[in-house]
Amino acid sequence: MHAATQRVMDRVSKLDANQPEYIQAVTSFLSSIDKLVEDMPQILYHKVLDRMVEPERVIMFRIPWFDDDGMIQLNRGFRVQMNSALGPYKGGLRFHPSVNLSILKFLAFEQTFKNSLTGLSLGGGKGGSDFDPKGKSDGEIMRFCQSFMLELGRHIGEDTDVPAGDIGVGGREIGYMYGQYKRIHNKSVGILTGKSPSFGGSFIRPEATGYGLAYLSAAILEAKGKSLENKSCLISGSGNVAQFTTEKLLAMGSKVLTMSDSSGVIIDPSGIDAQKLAYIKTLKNVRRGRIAEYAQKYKEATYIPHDGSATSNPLWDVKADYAFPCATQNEINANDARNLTANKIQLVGEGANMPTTLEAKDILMEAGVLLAPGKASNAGGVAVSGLEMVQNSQRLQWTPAQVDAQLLTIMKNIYANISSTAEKYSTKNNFIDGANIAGFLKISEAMIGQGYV
Ligand code: NDP
Ligand code: 2IT
Repeated sequence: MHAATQRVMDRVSKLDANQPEYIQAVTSFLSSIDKLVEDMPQILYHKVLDRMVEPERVIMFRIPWFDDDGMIQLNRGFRVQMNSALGPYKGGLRFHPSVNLSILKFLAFEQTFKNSLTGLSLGGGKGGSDFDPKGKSDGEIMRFCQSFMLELGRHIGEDTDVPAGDIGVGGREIGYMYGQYKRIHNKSVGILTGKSPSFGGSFIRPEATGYGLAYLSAAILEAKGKSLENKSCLISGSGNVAQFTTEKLLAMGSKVLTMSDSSGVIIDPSGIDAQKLAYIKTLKNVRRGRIAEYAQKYKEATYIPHDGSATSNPLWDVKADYAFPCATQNEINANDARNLTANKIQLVGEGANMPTTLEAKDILMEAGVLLAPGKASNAGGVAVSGLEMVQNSQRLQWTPAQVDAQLLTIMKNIYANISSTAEKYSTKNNFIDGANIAGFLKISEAMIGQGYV
């Protein structure tokens, strides 16, 4: 590493020593950007990298709420406002017991470059809480969301910071938080995206991350003379991103062999078809049950318990053409990467944020696997969030077909951008470098143009 890049890395490693996910995200980013600094002295002169790795602002607060037994419960809330060089902070809210500052800083950091790649005017941020929605009643979820928004509401705004969903936050939670914001501030404005289309949400926003992942993967494959048609695919997760990735892959003629949740994995050699996917949607979104039930209903499927503690995930050891991690960070480790390459996987399209460890990435890249990094391949969700902001400003609602067509165009543009940037500054097909560098260049220019802020 160039000495100046190393100095930035050392500073983060020292100051944020207890933030492993953040250090991981910064390490991956800086190893791409290192290829630029020799020829772009202005990056070093303006201390762009030093400023970029320091969030503009971090807000932390307590969230008291009453459970159904009338007992007071307490959680911790966060909003990381990472970078506003390109526009209002934008990024999801995650409700999961694992949430801490390291995880939210890594997510806000990734989000900043992802949002740059969309071509829209969006800064980067992320927030959430260590609240665990599992097993909570509707009333408990509502009271928690209302208490969360009571504080978060002071720090966001349609031109300041516009959160959305992420793990544990879907349409239901966004609706409760939106209602509470409107009640407190007496304003009907687009301060959240992912709303229901009945009160200002964009059509296709729920579908957008998964559809976008399929569109970007199709673009990568097309350039290699390949396609998704008649190909077998591994998908992890069974939440928002996994469901709509499956839906679009089926529409494009793929066969989906696997899905999972935080308790285990289902492997269905006969394929998860549209009818089975509809069952999964009801199971996970309405009944909020466990994926294990799938194997009780569909006897041709096998269920393997896997809570992440084993040294490898059986899902990544199923033979297939393409793999789409759509659950959470670091879900593909070095052992999983070795299993994937031994089974001759050709493409890994990241639906989740940072699902692949640094070591696993190296193994996949060395084996020549086409790796579509999350900040490019899952950008469809935030892209349609950006389009929801535009519709809210116009106080208009576009048709599903209009939004889907724009999503497709944005994902094709992202592919063109990351592939040409990889060829120019790194090596052909290194989409990790392509995405980091392309996302960075736009933000860097904006930061230099706006002076030292
Ligand atoms: P959901 O909450 O809808 O679904 C998450 C899925 O991942 C569930 O199946 C869940 O299992 C599983 N999961 C969550 N945490 C873990 C864990 N620690 N170990 C194993 N499995 C886990 O979230 P999304 O689908 O929205 O998000 C999935 C990924 O996609 C995340 O990385 C998110 O940051 C990323 N992403 C999401 C976007 C969006 O628009 N929603 C946009 C871009 C990226 P269980 O049901 O047991 O909880
Ligand atoms: O990781 C992500 O891009 C998201 N969770 C979606 C962010 C958004 O603002 O739509």
